Amino acid sequence: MPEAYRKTLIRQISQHAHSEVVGMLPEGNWITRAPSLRRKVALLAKIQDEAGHGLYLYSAAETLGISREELYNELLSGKAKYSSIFNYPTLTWADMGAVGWLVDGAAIMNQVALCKCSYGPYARAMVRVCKEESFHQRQGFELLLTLSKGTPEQHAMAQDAINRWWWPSMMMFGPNDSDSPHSAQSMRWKIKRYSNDTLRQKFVDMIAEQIKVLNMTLPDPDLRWNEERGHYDFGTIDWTEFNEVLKGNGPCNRERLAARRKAWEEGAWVREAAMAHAAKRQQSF
Ligand code: FAQ
Repeated sequence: MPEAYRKTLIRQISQHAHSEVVGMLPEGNWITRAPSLRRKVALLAKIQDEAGHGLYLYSAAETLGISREELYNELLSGKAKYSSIFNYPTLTWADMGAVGWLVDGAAIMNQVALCKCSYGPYARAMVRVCKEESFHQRQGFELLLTLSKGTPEQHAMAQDAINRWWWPSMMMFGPNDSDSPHSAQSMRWKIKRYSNDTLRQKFVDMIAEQIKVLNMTLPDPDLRWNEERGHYDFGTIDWTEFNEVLKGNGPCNRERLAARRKAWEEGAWVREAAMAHAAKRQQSF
């Protein structure tokens, strides 16, 4: 395996794994405040799925000759990246719908292509991840649909969540192709099968239709169908905001890393107990 190919895969798969793990935090914020038992069960199951996705992805990265500990240290030290989207706060219950519909929606758009990428362990992990993510997206949409048919206050709360999550979701696909340093090589290696802009456009075309069913709007005055292109046109993304979030200056960057570090420290006894149990079992064989 060419060294540069290996390194690129470790970079992308580990960032992806970290995103799944940090991605549990914004939704974890609402478990104790879910408005019904049905909603609480669904939210718990979704968050548990994200933990599982992190585990498949760390395992896929380990096949490339890096240890889980090294990967995790890079996250906790702040060296490794994770998706920009998880540095935004979840302010109301409607955010659970917007995260499911928009964030999982953007994640699937990117990940379906990865199911056929050139590295088997990554591609195979993605097959199951995509099945679960598509379920997540539907639960988010169903949650928003319920709010959209509720009281005027509930409708307004859902619209506000969509307004806040729309542009950060668009940024999940990464910089424009002209500013994406890794895209050309990753596409030659068939790690990436579609460019950042191609996937972003597919996402806009999908969401611009689905929002009509919700009887809501996207916060983009430039959004309109372009007959000639056969796609929706959309406004300019605020790349200054994106770059600030990547530099660690998003609304929740510090809070997210502090939460992961705390979990790591407080979980030390579990790791020690698991190691002691494994050693004891080995002795008895
Ligand atoms: N956030 O040259 P490119 C989820 C970085 S999973 C942060 O275009 P590349 C599930 C990029 O790493 C969401 N950094 O890079 C869920 C690079 O930095 P580096 C995660 C970003 O790799 C839902 C630099 O910018 N999904 O949501 C971002 O070819 C709900 C230059 O960019 C994946 O990771 C960003 N948004 O393309 C969980 C999918 N965009 O490494 C819980 C796999 C770019 O040089 C709740 N990853 N950067 O320091 C990919 O497909 C690719 O890595 C891209 C970026 C498309 C993200």
